[in-house]
This record gives sequence, structure tokens and C-alpha cells, in this order.
Amino acid sequence: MNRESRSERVKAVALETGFDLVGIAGPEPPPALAFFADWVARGHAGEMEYLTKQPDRRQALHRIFPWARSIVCVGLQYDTPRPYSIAAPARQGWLSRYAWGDDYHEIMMKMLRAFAARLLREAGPFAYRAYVDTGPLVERAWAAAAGLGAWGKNTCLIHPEHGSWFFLGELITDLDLSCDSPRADLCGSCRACLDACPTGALRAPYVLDATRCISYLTIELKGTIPSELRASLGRHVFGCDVCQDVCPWNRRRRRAGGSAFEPRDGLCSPALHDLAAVDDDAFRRLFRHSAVKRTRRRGLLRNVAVALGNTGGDRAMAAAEHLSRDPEALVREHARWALSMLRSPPNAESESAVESRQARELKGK
Ligand code: B12
Ligand code: SF4
Repeated sequence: MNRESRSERVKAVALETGFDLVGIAGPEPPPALAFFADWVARGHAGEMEYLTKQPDRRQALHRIFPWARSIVCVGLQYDTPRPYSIAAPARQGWLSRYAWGDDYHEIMMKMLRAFAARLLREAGPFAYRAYVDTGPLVERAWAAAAGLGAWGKNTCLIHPEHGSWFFLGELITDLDLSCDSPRADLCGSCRACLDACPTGALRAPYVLDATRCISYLTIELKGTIPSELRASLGRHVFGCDVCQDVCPWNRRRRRAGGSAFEPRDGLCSPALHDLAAVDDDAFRRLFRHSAVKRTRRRGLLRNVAVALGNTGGDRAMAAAEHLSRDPEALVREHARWALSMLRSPPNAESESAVESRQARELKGK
């Protein structure tokens, strides 16, 4: 088999395995990697030590996989026909779409192994490493080089048919394959994501300061959420979808992912007071084989406390009071903040201001 037909066969097998997108990149560092070191140096990675510790390891694939000759990049769609966060009912919490169902790391890894096993049967022995967020690879940089999507201003990879609702995985191989070309820009003059980001985390097109991103604050940050950012978190309790929800390429919704990504019981905009009642056993039961287990119960309940403080009403007050007695100090501290917000919201009118406004309104009638 020549190089071209071998590459076509590899891509056909990827699609037959169930991936929605496939493309091939060469082992040389893709152009977008050039921005990585500067991004880390600016402090945008915050406490994500796996990014800051050895940034040079992410620059040179050859140092880690000297035998690598091709990176087969795959994408798996995960959108499901449910509302977007921006249309979710008021006073309910929001878990990111990507975390509603089964953990994508487990699903993708299983599929990548099945993909590799089929290639081994067809092509005979070759060296490979299956990868889905499991080591020092800036996945989007390779996937962009392989043409899986164009880099969006919100920093997500976007595909004209699939929007940005797809996970990435890679098979690093020693197979001699032909490379694909990167896609042309899809954003044009649009800046919907930059304008919609609740925390101003998108500092400029293609530049995300993770330390302000709700996804980082609710998932990666292990300690206290900075108090000046808590109000902007809104009702997000795990991750954030806003900059994807407003993207015109996602609003077309042409594709849907598999049933594994459908929300587990009540996880699409769950009631905050229900989440506040989750104990260790319930957390383990609800989030077994789910990406949400990353925060552990204490992280999730910390986020629930903040979201309660950003809503209102008697049930929110009761739930925040319940969390203010939680065994975890981290949860108790955020619940105390929530109670102070619920008792005197920052933009609520004082009783006397309400009385004088009502008097003015009556006079005007
Ligand atoms: C760390 C991380 C995060 C961090 C930081 C995000 C980030 N933008 O880097 C946090 C926790 C905030 C996060 C959030 C999310 N993540 Co995340 N995350 C990762 C992880 C582990 C590493 C990413 C990384 O290395 N970032 C480093 C910085 C430098 O990359 P960057 O911000 O994209 O910057 C690049 C561009 O800006 C580009 N660039 C710079 N200037 C310019 C100029 C031009 C003109 C161009 C074209 C490009 C360009 O160069 C930089 C790279 O060197 C990857 C998995 C992996 N191992 O790669 C998943 C990954 C990127 N995440 C993913 C997902 C799904 C998410 C969320 C949607 C989850 C959620 N709903 O909460 C959000 C999306 C937020 C967002 N707008 O990006 C998917 C993305 C899939 C896709 N279609 O793009 C990945 C690939 C995981 C996977 N295997 O599927 N994530
Ligand atoms: S995920 Fe949310 S907080 Fe993070 S950049 Fe996008 S809109 Fe902003």
C-alpha cells in the first residue's frame, strides 16, 4: 500500500470506529505552539501545574516520542438536543454540557484503543500511543494542524458542521502517513464570544486568561474562589459553556453526539437546593464515571454555594444555611459569602429607597 492509500485507510478506520472527525499531522511542532510559552509566562495558566511545570515538554514531541512520525487526530461530537445555558431556567444551576453524561476521557480512550487494535490487525505491528488529555500534548495545536477545526477566538477548535462541541484525542504513531492542511479562519469579524464572557477571561481574540475563566475557577482551582469574581460566576457549578453557546457555528446545531453524553438524572440545569443536599455517598453514586468527579464533593459544593449566593429566594437561603454547616471549611466559607449576598444583594435597593421610589411613582400617577 502506498502512503496516500495507507493514510486514507487509517482515516476510514477512524470513522468506522465511531469518531466524527479525523485528520493527520506531522511530528514537527505546529505553528500555534509558538504561543504556549508566552501564555504560561504571563501567568494565564494559574495553578495548573501540569501546564506550568515543564512547558518545554509540550514544545518538542520528539523528546518524549522520538519514534513519532504522524499524529492521527480524532474528534468526537458531544452535543445533545437540549437547551443552551443562556436559555436555561432562572435559579437553576448549570453544569457544562461536556460533563452531563459519561467521562469523555474514558470513552475516547476506549475508542482510541479499539481504533489502534483494528489498525494493528490490518497493517501489522507499529508503535503508537493513544492520548486524550493524558500527557504533555497541546491537543488543539496538533488537531488544528491536522485540519480538524479552525481556531476560534474563544480558543476552541470550530468545525463548520460540528461547531465546537467535539472532544479531541490522538494516536501518535510511527506510521508514514500524509499530512492534512489546516482549515481557513471561521470567525471573521465576529466577536460574540469575547463580548459574552461573564468574567472577561478572553483578553483578546485567541487569548484566554484561564485564571479568570469560569471553567478553571469551578474545576481546576482547588482552593478559594477569589471573592471579586464570585458574582460573575452566576449559576455555573461546573465549567462554563457561554463562549460556545453564543458562537454562530454552534447555533446551527446540525449534529448530535451519542447517548453516553445525554444528561444523567436532572443534570441539565439541576436545582441548586438539590445539589446542596448531595452528601459523599450521593456524590459517588451520581458522578461515577463522570468528569465531575474531578472536583470531588467539596469543590462542587463550594461552587454550589457561590451559585446560591448569585440567585435568591427562600429555598436558596435555606440551602446556603445548610451549607454554612457543612463539614468542609471550604464549603462553609463560600456558603457564608452566599448568605451575605442573599441577605443584602449588592444592587438591591434599601427598604427606605424602595419606599421613596414607590412614593415618587404614586405621586406621578
Ligand atoms: C488546560 C485546559 C483548559 C483550561 C485552559 C483553557 C485554554 N484555552 O487553554 C480551562 C480549565 C480554562 C479549560 C476550559 C475548557 N476546556 Co479545556 N483543556 C485544557 C487542556 C488540558 C490543555 C489546553 C492547553 O494546553 N492550553 C494552553 C493554551 C496556551 O492554549 P490556548 O488558550 O488554546 O492558546 C492557544 C491559542 O490561543 C493559539 N493562539 C494564540 N494566538 C493565536 C493567534 C491566532 C491567529 C491563532 C489562530 C491561534 C492563536 O495558540 C495557543 C497554543 O499555543 C486541553 C487538553 C490538552 N491536553 O490539550 C483541554 C481542552 C482544550 N479543553 C476542552 C474543553 C471541551 C474545554 C471547555 C469547553 C470545558 C467547559 N465547558 O468548561 C472549556 C472551554 C474554555 C475555552 N474557551 O477554552 C477540549 C477542547 C475541544 C475543542 N473543540 O476545542 C480539550 C482539547 C480537551 C479534549 N481532549 O477534548 N480547559
Ligand atoms: S468558558 Fe465561560 S468564562 Fe471561560 S472564556 Fe468561555 S465564556 Fe469566559
